[in-house]
Amino acid sequence: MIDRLRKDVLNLGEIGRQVTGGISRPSLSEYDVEARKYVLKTFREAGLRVFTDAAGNMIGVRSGEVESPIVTTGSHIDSVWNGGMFDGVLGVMGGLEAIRMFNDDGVRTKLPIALIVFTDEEGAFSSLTGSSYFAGVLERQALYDLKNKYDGRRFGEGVTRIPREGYMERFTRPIRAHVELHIEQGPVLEANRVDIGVVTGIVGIRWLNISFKGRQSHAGATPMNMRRDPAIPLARTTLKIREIALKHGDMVGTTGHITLFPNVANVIPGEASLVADIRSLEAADLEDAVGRVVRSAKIYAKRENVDLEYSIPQKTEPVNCSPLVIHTISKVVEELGYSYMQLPSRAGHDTQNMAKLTGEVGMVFVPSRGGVSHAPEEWTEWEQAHRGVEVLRKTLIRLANQ
Ligand code: HGY
Ligand code: MN
Ligand code: MN
Repeated sequence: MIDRLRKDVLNLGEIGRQVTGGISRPSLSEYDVEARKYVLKTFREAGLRVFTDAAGNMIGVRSGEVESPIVTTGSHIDSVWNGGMFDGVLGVMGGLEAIRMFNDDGVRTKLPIALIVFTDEEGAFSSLTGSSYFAGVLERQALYDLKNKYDGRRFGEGVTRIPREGYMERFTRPIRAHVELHIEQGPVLEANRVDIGVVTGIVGIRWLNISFKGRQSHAGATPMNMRRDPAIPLARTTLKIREIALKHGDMVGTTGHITLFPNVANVIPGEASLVADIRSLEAADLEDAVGRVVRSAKIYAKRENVDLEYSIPQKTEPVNCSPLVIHTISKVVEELGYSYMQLPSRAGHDTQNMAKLTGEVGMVFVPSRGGVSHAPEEWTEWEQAHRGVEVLRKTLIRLANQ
């Protein structure tokens, strides 16, 4: 019901809320621990058998007539800094609401249904961290050695602070299909006045970390022709990222993270670093774009006589959603009488990793007001959110009874 969903989303929205109105709830933070406890309580109340793996992914299993394979759904409860209330949370609490509606209606499914809360979707440590471990593409030691970008602490230390009910190293049940409910986070559904987005594919993402190292010195006394200022090639590179993105069809390129050291007005910085986020549905275009940015950055660095280092801390491949799941979601939406359109996801999602465990993946989108997300203004009307839950509920029953 809409009231239960609203209560859960609003309650979680208070955990980690800042004076700005935004939510800052990175994975393994004290707020994440509080949010996990809230979610675990709702899982137990819904009669789910709860497991927690070495990455802190929480898996709530609703029994079916048989033990395996299972149908999964889920998303994340961690947020970006100063983010919104619906990103990820709608997929978790919406999935829970679908399960509570199964309970209310006495629904039995052939296959079990599991609701998963993935750790660190937003990248406090890596990105899609928990689902990378869940899908077996990130080993435990590498995971535990990851450093938190906010406080530098190791994942292996932080994960000891979260509740770990039903602990198991790895959850390894064969998966029949996976469906994630999520807000669109863009303007397309609202602009087309459509209730539901049936996702056709999810963009690939590259994070490109470039560090320029020059010579820190006095901003006044150092003549312009005697400087080695790393901020100059950094600035030129951010413009190059946008230029390259604009040249590649659907590609987007963002420089959302810049640091200067020592970041003081009367000091020429010694170091200037950026992290670029480049996305496309075409893997080849992503490789081409990253290569072009690095080559240009090297030219800019040489021109200013500064050194350059770079790394690619995130490399997520584009994923196509499966015809079976797309068809199932579309049929359910038609039967419910909602309007819908097919569209790609410009945001990354844990579903990209679940595609490594099953070929049958899909996503259900609901509109984002003004196309805004990753910001305090993120909003979806409760009726819209609940339509997404209805679509998810019926889709899960179809997939779990095939
Ligand atoms: O960055 C993304 O696309 C996702 O919100 N983590
Ligand atoms: Mn997000
Ligand atoms: Mn998300």
